[in-house]
Amino acid sequence: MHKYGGTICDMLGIDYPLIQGGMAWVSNASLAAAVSMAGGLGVIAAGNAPPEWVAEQIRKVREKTDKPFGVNVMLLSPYVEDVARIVTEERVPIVITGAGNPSSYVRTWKEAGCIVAPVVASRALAMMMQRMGADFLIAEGCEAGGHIGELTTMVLVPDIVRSVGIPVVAAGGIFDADTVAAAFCLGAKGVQVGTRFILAEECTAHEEYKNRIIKAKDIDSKVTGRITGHPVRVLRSPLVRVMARVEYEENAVEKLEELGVGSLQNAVLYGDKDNGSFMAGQCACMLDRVQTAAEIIRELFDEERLKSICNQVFCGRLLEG
Ligand code: TUI
Repeated sequence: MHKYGGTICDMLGIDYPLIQGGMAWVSNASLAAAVSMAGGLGVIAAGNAPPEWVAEQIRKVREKTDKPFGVNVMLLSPYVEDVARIVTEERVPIVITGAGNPSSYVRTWKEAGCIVAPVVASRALAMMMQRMGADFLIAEGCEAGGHIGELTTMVLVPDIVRSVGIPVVAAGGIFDADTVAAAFCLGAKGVQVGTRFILAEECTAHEEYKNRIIKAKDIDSKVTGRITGHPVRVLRSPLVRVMARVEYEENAVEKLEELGVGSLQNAVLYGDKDNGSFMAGQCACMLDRVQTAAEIIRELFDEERLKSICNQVFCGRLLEG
């Protein structure tokens, strides 16, 4: 059993137990530096980007701040080997992995002195990662945007908390002080927030992407590509309609993969209405404005609000009922 007794803040050297989601193309040096400077953990998402781009973002964050930051290594990337090597060479303080099993890299990163935190979507991978020496886990439920697993945050987080001894950070559906409080009620020691940070002023994603999130209704959140084995949560769009139809055609997997290539980049960089894949979590329907990263963090961890929620939950709503 892992003996770590402190908080996620002590472990990572940050002020709030908050990790900014590693969103491909969205989470660049501008967003990561802003979140780190505001007291959370800013994260650069390697996504499918080439290693040179990742190295440049690391350099840019270090130019802007001395605060700790992370790199999210997307394990399905064609450049994953090179990105993994850059992260080691640069001795990135915190390495987060997503969309797969990072077993073959964990030891190297630990030996380089990195803190390693895999995103997990199942108990089996969580237990394996604890055994491999992961420092903490990020349990991401399927309310999250982008590539998702099967289980909801409400079930996944308490299940992982009970299955391992290392700290667990909750992800998927967390966007305000109420949902932060809920995550802590489930046994999480911190939260990862993605979608809400797309609406940060410091986030360079295209205006169309931000507007899509602001305008999103509850039923605009869709999951594409279930048959490919890599389901992805996105906002409704013309591309999503095409993808839903293709799922029932012959050679669906190949066709879907072809449609998917470059579609996220089209959305984030160019705001392409027709060919863009606007990945976002289910909470998009409750987000309505652009704020600075510091304002977002202040709201998420509004002490008065968190205290009042705890009072209501434990002394009011429950006992009265
Ligand atoms: O990785 C994410 N979210 C992402 S990655 C991404 S880029 C992409 N685009 C198109 C297709 C695929 C990826 C966009 N959003 N979140 C973390 C996450 N990891 N969610 C689910 C998982 C996961 C799933 C299965 C982690 C491990 C896993 O285990 C596989 C195994 O081999 O055990």
